[in-house]
Amino acid sequence: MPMTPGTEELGELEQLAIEAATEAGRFIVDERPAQLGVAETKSSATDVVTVMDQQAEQMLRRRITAARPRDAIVGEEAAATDGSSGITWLVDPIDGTVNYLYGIPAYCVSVAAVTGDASVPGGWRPVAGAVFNPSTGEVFHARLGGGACLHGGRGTPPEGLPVAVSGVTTLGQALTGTGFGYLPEVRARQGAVAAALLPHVRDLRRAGSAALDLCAVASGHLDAYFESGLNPWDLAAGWLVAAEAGALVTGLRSAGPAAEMTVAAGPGVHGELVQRLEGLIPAP
Ligand code: LIP
Repeated sequence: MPMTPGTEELGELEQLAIEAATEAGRFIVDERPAQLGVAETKSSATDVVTVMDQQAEQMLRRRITAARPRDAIVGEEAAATDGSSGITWLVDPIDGTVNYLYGIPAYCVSVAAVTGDASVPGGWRPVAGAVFNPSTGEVFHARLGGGACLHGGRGTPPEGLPVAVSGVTTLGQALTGTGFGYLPEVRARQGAVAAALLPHVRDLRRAGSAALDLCAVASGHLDAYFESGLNPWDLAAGWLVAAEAGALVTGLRSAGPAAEMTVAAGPGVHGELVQRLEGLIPAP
């Protein structure tokens, strides 16, 4: 198991994640061009990238490299850079890119420091991270063993607030978030699972950003969340924030959270949700 940084270094990693995510988040709002277009598409015609995704990731990389030149960086929009420190940064410059493109205020910048091999599913874990929502000014952040905290946003005191998952204990009362991929055949399968689950939860919400959904579970604004197809940079920071807020964050069939499935919920409903999903999704 990779070495876990000491308490002081964990605090430094968390602070750098907060500063980098906040700087990039303010940039994508303040410098958004009047006529924002699609710079390119990736897995499908609806999987879009804007110049702001690209420029924000360059900003994140500059900030992190200046502070910690020996760390590796893996991001959504540019090639990975190697490191020698044992810390890899997983960065998503705009999580919720389609919302950003359409002007829907549900997107964020997600920055996480992880140990292990980020290219191997199940081979890494987040140790510090931050998710900044520029539409609300909220930054959710955490470090391993340090709890999860909210700074910024309406009504939040300057010293910040600890966040904790909801106490819901029955799935039928759980407001549950989910999301869908960009490939039609994948969306068809995901939609069938969501439809089958819908009668068994309070309701579903599809906000369009995995990192914000995971922070919503952390702060009780969602009781549960599940999604397949997440990339490590979508998942990393929100995973740690949710886990440090008391959520169980797993996959299915005793796996860890990964592209196959990520399930995050308080202990009162996590098991029931996993059981329902395992009944709807056959083992690979
Ligand atoms: C998004 C995820 C979201 C998913 C969207 C999209 P992106 O990431 O955060 O959970 O449902 O389809 O993949 O592409 O905006 O970085």
